[in-house]
Amino acid sequence: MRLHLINPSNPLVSIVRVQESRWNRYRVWKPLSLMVLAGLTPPEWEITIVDENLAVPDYPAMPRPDLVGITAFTSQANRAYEVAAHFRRLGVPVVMGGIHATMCLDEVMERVDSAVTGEAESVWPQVLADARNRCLKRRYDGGFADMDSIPPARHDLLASGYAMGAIQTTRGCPMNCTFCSVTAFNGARYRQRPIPNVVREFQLIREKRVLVVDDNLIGTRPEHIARAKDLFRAMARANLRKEWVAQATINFGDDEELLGLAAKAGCRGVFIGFESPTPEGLLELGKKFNLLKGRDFRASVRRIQRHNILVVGSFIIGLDSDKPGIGKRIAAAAGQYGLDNLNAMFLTPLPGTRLWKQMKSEGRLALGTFPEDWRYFTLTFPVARYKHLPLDTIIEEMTTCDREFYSMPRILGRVWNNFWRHRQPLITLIGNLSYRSNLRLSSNTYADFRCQQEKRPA
Ligand code: B12
Ligand code: SF4
Repeated sequence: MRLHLINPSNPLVSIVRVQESRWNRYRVWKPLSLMVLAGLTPPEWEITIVDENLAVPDYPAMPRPDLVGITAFTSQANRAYEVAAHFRRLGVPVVMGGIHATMCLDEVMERVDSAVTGEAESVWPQVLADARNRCLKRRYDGGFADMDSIPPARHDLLASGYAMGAIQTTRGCPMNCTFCSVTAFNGARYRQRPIPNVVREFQLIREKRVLVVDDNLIGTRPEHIARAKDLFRAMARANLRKEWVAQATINFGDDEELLGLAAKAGCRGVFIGFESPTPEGLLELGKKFNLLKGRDFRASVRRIQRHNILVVGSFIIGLDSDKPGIGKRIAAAAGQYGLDNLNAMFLTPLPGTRLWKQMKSEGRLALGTFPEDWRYFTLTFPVARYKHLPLDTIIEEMTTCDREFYSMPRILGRVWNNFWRHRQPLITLIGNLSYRSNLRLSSNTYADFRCQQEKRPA
């Protein structure tokens, strides 16, 4: 039995535009979901993982599969349907799962043979058995997986071509920020894989550098932090010789012992959601954690950096409290906090989030031709109607923000600073140039987007 597992591409996502900017080569990440599914697949299935982000293959030239499994974020849904249609024309059954299938089930069910909602661990073996017996059900629901029984992902399967491997150690988040899908999809309970399983899986990863995909590797409660410390101790003891980056909340910077252990275990970078430079913005987004009294972002960032860990900060533009000037303000805050990289995104109502429900009910979705318009839900397009920032203004704000933070003098300043502090100056340079190279791509993309909007009936 032959199984194709496919990660569809969306050419509007700048990081996959490897041809147009060679710096993006360092930013194409492995589709871990498909590697996990492969790990759950019995040996009688011959598996091919296709990651269209690296290259779109000549599907007709490939051996005909018995089953196709497609994953998709919302931004990939259109391409997922094209790929599904191709295989269904050949009579090959297509199963789709992942976040978009979960949040937009009816739409997905119209376009594939079978949809899997939730986490797949508990149902995937049944899906395969049913496909084998030609009795696929229209829908399976995996709910939340038992974290003790997640087998290692198949790190051997994806061809080379990636700068980093990937692993997951926890799922779920209690914070339920308005714009984020994680609580709706993975639940509010912070669930952790057993530490020995994580360490064993790390040892299977071929790449020296690894992305830990957890939404918050350290969690929010004291018992979560204690577990993170135990994990880091076990990783250091296993002498993994890996360098890794992860996502965390700002409380990562509160605990010197945690930082020391993380660095010893190989942590070289952390991605932190600052989201807004204003308290009103943080309140609006439900990002309560960043509002803690007495929180000094600059001091937290410095403490993290002192352990040779780079800090990438993410911000959102387009909040109801954002006024013209917000782009400059974010660039200034990112500079003041001392961030090594800045990732600014447009506020985007992703299906299934609290923000989606609110904006939909207020008639504030600027795009409404679905599924076609999902391709713009990359967080790099202003897809909603923003309170104080009309289309042209918000694009201008984003452009100003990026141009200021990624001006050549400011990039060189950060690299020089990190050079003197022996803090990964080369990685800082590559990271900054990679973002900068996408500014040109973004301005072309915005021009196309505006053009598309103007052509639409009012
Ligand atoms: C790592 C990650 C990335 C990596 C992507 C790596 C990759 N190619 O997969 C990078 C950094 C590139 C990235 C980019 C983006 N991301 Co992202 N990302 C994540 C993150 C943190 C973890 C995903 C992951 O690997 N999980 C581990 C695997 C094992 O879990 P999983 O993917 O959920 O898969 C399980 C199930 O969903 C299911 N399943 C999945 N696929 C399939 C397929 C079949 C056939 C079946 C049966 C089951 C199944 O089974 C799996 C095992 O249980 C999630 C947050 C999250 N918790 O999901 C956000 C998340 C998926 N990203 C999100 C977004 C918005 C984006 C971007 C659009 C914007 C951005 N933030 O930059 C881009 C778009 C990229 C693109 N190509 O279109 C949103 C998506 C929401 C939505 N409705 O689409 C999420 C949920 C974050 C959020 N805050 O809301 N992302
Ligand atoms: S943005 Fe971060 S803290 Fe907020 S719900 Fe999502 S994962 Fe949790």
